Amino acid sequence: MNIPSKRIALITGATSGIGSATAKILAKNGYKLIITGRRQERLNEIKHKLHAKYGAEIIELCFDIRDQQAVENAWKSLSPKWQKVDILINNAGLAKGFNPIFEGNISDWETMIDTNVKGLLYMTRLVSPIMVENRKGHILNICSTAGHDVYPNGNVYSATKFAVDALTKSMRLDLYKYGIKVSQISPGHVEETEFALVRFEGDQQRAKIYDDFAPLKASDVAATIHFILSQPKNVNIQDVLMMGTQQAGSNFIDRSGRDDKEQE
Ligand code: NDP
Ligand code: 8X3
Repeated sequence: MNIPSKRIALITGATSGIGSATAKILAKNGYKLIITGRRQERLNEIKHKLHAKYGAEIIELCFDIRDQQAVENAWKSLSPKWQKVDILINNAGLAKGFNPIFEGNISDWETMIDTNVKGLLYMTRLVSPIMVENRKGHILNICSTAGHDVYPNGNVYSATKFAVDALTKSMRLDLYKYGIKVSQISPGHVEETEFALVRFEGDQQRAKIYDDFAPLKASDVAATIHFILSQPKNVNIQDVLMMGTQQAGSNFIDRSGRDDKEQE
């Protein structure tokens, strides 16, 4: 397997969870990184930690991905050298609320659509022309099992992830003739993230959704992302649907207790 090094990867939503775990594994494996998110302090912290530990070259860009002008300004602040992004990981995203459709909060719906769909598009529109010009590149979208199947109260979040799935497939059709890979990863529940806390507005009790089963960890997803990016030129892994062993689908979770002790 080719172990790439010194390629530039831009990771959106790198301040926590899957994005942060991905920044770590890519830094460890010699990638140059552009990390983004809204929390400047977190970005600084991650940048300095990964530089100290792995010697990684990292640029941080702090912006709200829902704000098209802010995304564009952040992109324009990069030097031409750093704009030659080899890998775009469209990861920034969130779920807000958990209500049936007739009780949904319109502002939550807009936040999810603006972040998960429009933000992904703003970023892709800026990065993909450089990839087309260079006749190479790799775009990896973070979808979800919710982008393949629905569950009660998941309505608008699922709709945004179905949109991500459609965009992954259509981006690939638009880009493959330019030597650009488009991949997607669709995880089920993932812990070591702020996903549940964000969905439930910081309510620590409601966010305890992983106490009775063992979901994926952010590092499991990051390792899979690294695997996808490590394939030789002729191989594109188009989609990886992955779940914890105790999860069989969006609506099928064995909540009889965590079963994640490694066997002796
Ligand atoms: P986290 O909440 O831990 O991470 C979300 C990241 O997105 C943060 O870095 C956050 O940064 C960033 N983000 C959110 N909103 C914005 C915004 N408006 N502008 C810029 N950045 C933003 O959750 P996960 O790691 O779990 O989520 C990452 C992706 O994985 C999402 O797309 C999510 O839908 C998907 N996913 C998650 C699963 C799970 O169970 N955890 C399962 C399947 C998919 P900041 O707050 O600093 O802006
Ligand atoms: C996150 C997984 O099942 O909470 O995308 O929607 S789920």
